[in-house]
Amino acid sequence: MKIAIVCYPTFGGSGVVATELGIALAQRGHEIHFVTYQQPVRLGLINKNIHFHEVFVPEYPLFRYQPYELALSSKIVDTVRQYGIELLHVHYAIPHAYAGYMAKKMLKEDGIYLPMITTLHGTDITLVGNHPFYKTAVTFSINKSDVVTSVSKSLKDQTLEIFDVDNDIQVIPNFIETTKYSQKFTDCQRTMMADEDEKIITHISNFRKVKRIPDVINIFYKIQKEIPSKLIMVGEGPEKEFAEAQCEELGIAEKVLFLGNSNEIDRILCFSDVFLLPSETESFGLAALEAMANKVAVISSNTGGIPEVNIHGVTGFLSDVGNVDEMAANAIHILQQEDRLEEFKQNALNVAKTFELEAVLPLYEKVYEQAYASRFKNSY
Ligand code: GMT
Repeated sequence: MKIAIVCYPTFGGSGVVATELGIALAQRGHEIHFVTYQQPVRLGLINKNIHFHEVFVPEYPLFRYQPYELALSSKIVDTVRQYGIELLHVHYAIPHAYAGYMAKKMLKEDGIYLPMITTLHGTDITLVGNHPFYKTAVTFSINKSDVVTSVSKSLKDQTLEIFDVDNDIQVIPNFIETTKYSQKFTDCQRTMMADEDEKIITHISNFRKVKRIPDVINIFYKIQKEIPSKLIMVGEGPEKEFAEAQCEELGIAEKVLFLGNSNEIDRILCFSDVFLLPSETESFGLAALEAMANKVAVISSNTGGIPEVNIHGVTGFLSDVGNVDEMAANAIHILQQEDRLEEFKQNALNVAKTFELEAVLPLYEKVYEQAYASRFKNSY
């Protein structure tokens, strides 16, 4: 099939899922067209089955806000006309589903029916989309999508609770390719990051408030008092500067490495022992799944979709949001004994394998067939 994928091209989870999905679909013979404002960070080489179309928004002094949705919907229409796209898959409702609907309407004028699948990822529902400024448009876009999917059961329930949705929502979990990780790095050099006797704790995120970065630092502060260890902080975002200052204040600056954004998270995770994800809310927690696929135990909050990924007492532990004492105690419990640590790590990998790409990809393909078939009933 010829499929256009609209996503954010940045390091966020929704962009990562959209990109990995597009790459996998292209490997299975589909023709994939990414439509977004810059080449997605996880997208390597473009090839005959993978195309990238840049959405460009020209600056004009009259505009206080640049009209991205307008440029995006025009680009979708042009791409559909030029390449004969059969299906549109938008990741993250705002403003992608809205722009997608406008593109559908414009194409209808030409007698072209473009089925649209909208995948909800989390903050488009729980934080941003929920705001009264956006809610009406988000509800409309969800209801006008031909198929709606959400990345966890928890996110589906929240969407139905918050919005007046009359569309069915299908749960298709995020996925991972565990073989990709196990084959890739044999040069796991822990010593580049920590001393021989030290454990390695990792956190990866976009350093937004929702990730509760001060909790990450406080949990590590308590861990390192009991267990010789290092904390690796991967990512960039508004809370990073404060976190660096917090480490200085607590006197642990030499034990915490801030690495910035990285395209080699598997290289970092392959020598990690415990991953920290104490988020306020998290629709799925892709970062935790990526850690688990690299045999890393997870200490997290028990919010949103995280319990669907991190299994309490098996792959790690879950605690109430903000309960840093318990999270630190659980991490110490795992790290204290080598055989216990190894058991949690192995369990993490085993559970990660239940989210294998191979099992999830056919679910998307089924949804595509369903959306494609909807052209006969035409849902404008
Ligand atoms: O976590 C973020 O702030 C980024 C955000 C995104 O949209 O890129 O992530 C959301 O989508 C991911 C992929 O489906 C999920 O794994 C994350 O849990 C979700 N984030 C939140 O719900 C806060």
